[in-house]
Amino acid sequence: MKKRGNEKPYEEVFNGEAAGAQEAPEGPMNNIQSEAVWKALDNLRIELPSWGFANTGTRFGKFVQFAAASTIEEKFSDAAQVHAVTGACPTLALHVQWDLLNGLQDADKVKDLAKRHGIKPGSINPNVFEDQEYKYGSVGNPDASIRRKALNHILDCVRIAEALGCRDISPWFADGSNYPGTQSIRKRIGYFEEGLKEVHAALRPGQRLLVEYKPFEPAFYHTDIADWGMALLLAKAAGPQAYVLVDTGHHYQAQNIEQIVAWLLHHKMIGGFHFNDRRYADDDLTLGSIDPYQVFRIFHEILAFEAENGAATDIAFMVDQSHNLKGKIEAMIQTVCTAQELYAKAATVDHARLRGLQQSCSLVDAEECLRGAFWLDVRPIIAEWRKSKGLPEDPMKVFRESGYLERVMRERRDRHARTTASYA
Ligand code: RM4
Ligand code: MN
Ligand code: MN
Repeated sequence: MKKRGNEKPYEEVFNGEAAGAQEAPEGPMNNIQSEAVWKALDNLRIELPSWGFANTGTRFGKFVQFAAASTIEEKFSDAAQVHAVTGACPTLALHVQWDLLNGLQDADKVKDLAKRHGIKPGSINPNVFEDQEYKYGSVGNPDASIRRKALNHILDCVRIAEALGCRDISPWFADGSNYPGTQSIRKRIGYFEEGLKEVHAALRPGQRLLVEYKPFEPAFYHTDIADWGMALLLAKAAGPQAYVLVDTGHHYQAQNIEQIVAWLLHHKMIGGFHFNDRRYADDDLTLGSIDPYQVFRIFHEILAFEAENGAATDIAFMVDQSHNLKGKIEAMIQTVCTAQELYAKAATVDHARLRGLQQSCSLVDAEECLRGAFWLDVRPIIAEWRKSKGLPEDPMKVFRESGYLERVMRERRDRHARTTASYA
């Protein structure tokens, strides 16, 4: 049989592994691992999306939850519940058109709410995908006046972010086309480069522009920013304060997301995540519900990068989920706890040992080194960490016992009944 380039006889590899392998850590978790988990949990902050607390649905309809938030006050209040029981979610992402109905004029109101609920406004998300004008695109629209309208809105968002002391402006573009030949793909690249440069020029020092990509939906033939390569090139064209945003649900089925993350880390171009899970496309399911190993592998790439460079990364971890079946606050708590579990597992990887095993191409041991961390039960130590911070050991239980859900359900149902009655 012909040998491939790097192939070694089985025995040599096997003996090499046996000889080169270091002892795997004893017991369920050693001290180094416990410390790593502790540090990781101390550092992990997850931003919640305001829209995740509101009634949302599918393109076939909405199943209304009476407890869902419909005002910005209610969204802050709901987010504060998640933060109260997890201690990990001090910021709330805002969607300007849904949350700041009067734009910049609402900034003081938002500041007030932030103070009252102990939650800061987080990333500012422009909305250039709902108005009728955007039927054929926003920043990529062939009509210059529509491009102007979209850019003006994003520039307003930069000002809103400044007024609120927010760092990140995160536009997502629904731009694209449904049929071949109907739009000039290249012309639209130019419009995006021009537009994002203009937005970048308006950024204040320290602010960041996060460029999100998505392969399809609502456009089904071409999407203007369809993947990380396009987002990366556009961010580079925009300027040094622009980075790529990875929404975990915005990939094709078999795509290796952690490899994309590794590339973006290598080029110092990853600005943030939108976390969710999916089975098919942009399903927006709770994080890790379908494939927790995927999320673990992403966290591992980040923590391995940090371990190698001896420095923390600066990545905004955000949730982008909307739940139409699960209770919204519960789904957020579940997501945050899952993120903590998977991040903690990734923190237990013995990076030095793994590097050695990778170097010697000890495939089985290297894989087991990673996989072993995934299978560690980190829940007891997370409970200890919570206790030490004065947080509930079981966030979901404490939220359920708080009576908050029943209270807001009553209050919001009454209001809902009043508003529907007034239309009758
Ligand atoms: C998109 C994308 C954006 C989010 C909108 C509502 O699919 O993920 O991040 O703002 O949905
Ligand atoms: Mn997203
Ligand atoms: Mn999405």
